[in-house]
Amino acid sequence: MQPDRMSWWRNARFGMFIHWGLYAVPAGEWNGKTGYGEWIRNSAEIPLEVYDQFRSRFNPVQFDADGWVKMAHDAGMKYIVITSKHHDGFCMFDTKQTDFNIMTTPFKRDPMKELAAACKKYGLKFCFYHSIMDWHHPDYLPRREWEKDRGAKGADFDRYVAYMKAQLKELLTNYGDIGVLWFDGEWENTWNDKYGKEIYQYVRSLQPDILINNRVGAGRLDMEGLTKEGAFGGDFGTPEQQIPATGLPGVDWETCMTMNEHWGYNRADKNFKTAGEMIRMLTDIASKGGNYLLNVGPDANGLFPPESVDRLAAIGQWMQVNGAAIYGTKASPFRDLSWGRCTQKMTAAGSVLYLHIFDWPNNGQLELPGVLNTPEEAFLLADPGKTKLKILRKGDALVIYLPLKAPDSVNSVVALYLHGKPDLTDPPEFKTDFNTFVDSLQVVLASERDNVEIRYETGKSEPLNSSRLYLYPVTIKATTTLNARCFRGGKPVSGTITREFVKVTPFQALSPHQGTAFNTGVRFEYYEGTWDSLPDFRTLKPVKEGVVADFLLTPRGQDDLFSFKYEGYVLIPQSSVYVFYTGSDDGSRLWIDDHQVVNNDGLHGLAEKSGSMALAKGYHKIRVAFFERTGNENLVVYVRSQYLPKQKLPREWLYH
Ligand code: FHN
Repeated sequence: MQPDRMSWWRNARFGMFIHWGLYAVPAGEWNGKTGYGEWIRNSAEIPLEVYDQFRSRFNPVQFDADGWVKMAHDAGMKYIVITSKHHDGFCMFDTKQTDFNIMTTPFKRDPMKELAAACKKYGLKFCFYHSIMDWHHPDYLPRREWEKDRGAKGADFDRYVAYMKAQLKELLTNYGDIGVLWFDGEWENTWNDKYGKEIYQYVRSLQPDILINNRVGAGRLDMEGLTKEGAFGGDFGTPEQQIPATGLPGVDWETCMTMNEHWGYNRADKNFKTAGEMIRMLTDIASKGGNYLLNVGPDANGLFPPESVDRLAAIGQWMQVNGAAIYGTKASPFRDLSWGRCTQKMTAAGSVLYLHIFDWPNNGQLELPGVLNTPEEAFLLADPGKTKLKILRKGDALVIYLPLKAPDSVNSVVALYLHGKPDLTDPPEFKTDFNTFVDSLQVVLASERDNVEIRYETGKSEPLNSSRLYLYPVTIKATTTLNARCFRGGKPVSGTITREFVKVTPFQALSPHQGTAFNTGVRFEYYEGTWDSLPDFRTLKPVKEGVVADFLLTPRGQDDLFSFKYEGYVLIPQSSVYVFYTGSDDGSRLWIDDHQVVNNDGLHGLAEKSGSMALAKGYHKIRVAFFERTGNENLVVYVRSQYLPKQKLPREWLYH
């Protein structure tokens, strides 16, 4: 069977990000300020003709592709993602589409060609980062807000997309197999999911097995890296500079992160993470089922910063000993471990748990809670002789007896082989994510464990083997506390999970006659101005007002510096508890019957907030406020209930 095209990437777990371009010439400094990075042209408002002069000074004669790739390889990294073009539009590869590229610098070599060859030699996947946003190409829109003298007359965005496709064809036909196309800079209002899907399909048509991240579309939810509901999400999520607290279950994801505080080279930035911190981040990410894309920003001579070189070497030493506990592993079966993390693999005989010990037990006894499996053996990965460690059972826990001194002060790994897949004493889970209801509620219980029965009680009673057996959802019609537990062979094999489900009184609807005169759609008032949060509309005079089918931004008169207030009625189809969401860039709020249900206010990229309210069937007042400062703008209102999956608030529900 054709292996899943994601499998190499899932097994890799660890890759190198490289941000390298003209911005390495100023090295983060401009007009005496030293805090810039790869955004320097925009952040320091450097005019195009001044920035282009860096080209004549870019001659990285110490660039050594073999050396770079060997450092990544020896660090234990399995793929390299390098900037073919960042937002400044400068192309780090031999392109025929523009002369704004590395071949027109004194360097006159194609580093991408050399890196592709070196990756082949060392067995790493070669991948490109490619920016959609382009501050140099005449057809890219929008212009930078401060570029007053760089008019956009004649600019044709579709012609820019054609330029992008021509360059993607060069990247995907001139450099061999490419592992990932890592898009970025997709957040401006000229880009959309339509373009995203077109580019995704085009790239896959050139290299069918290539992976493409979720920044090819226009639905990325800010730096958390997930994709908003219904938007085009590519092949994996891209949390940036952060590790999702519980991972992104059911989603492939990769955290990208700098070693210091800049992606591009910044000479003054010496605030590097320690190798130990990054080893623990790699471990934490792998224990949550994600990949770690760790960045290096080479300088204008073609050298990695010495701090990066040192850290890569130290990480590589740890990976030499413990790589098996990272590569090809899956997320921890444990919800939380006080002393460290866990990764796991299936084996022919069962499974192996890699116990990553950050805090070595003073008494040398490592307690692993709630594991019912029969242990096969355990040993330290740092022990070449794989001396078997003593394992004793202590109730539901396994206790592994360790040497008094940890082999590694950052993360010492014990491999624990088990018969069968991990059988943990996890209680069943409530799969119903509503705790309140109006009329009745179907409560769903489930357990992923093999060969267990779920039994439950209400009130304060602890489930016993004689308690009610869970066979189908439990219907409750009054406030109820449910307690559930797993049993096997008549004996409890988990703790008890308890949850209270509360019957609530809904907000009453408008009396029936009040709804008969309603027409479809909501009223809107459109304002223009500059805000950092939602304005007090009572103090403003609308530029325009009218009726729209739903919370549309189309009646706006400009793409930036505007706000809307929408008012009307929502016809609630059934008495229930409803969750309302706003997904917006920038801020938004939502009220029902003048009660604020959602507060998603503030200056931010695309972000989603929600709130709930019990509503009786019928008409209820609804008000939504939104503002946009600059950049992308987006407003979507979603709704869900225990009877309805999350969906865009139907237009048919809206009246005025
Ligand atoms: O604006 C870019 C930034 O320069 C850098 O490339 C990061 C890396 O993922 N991505 C964007 C910020 O989200």
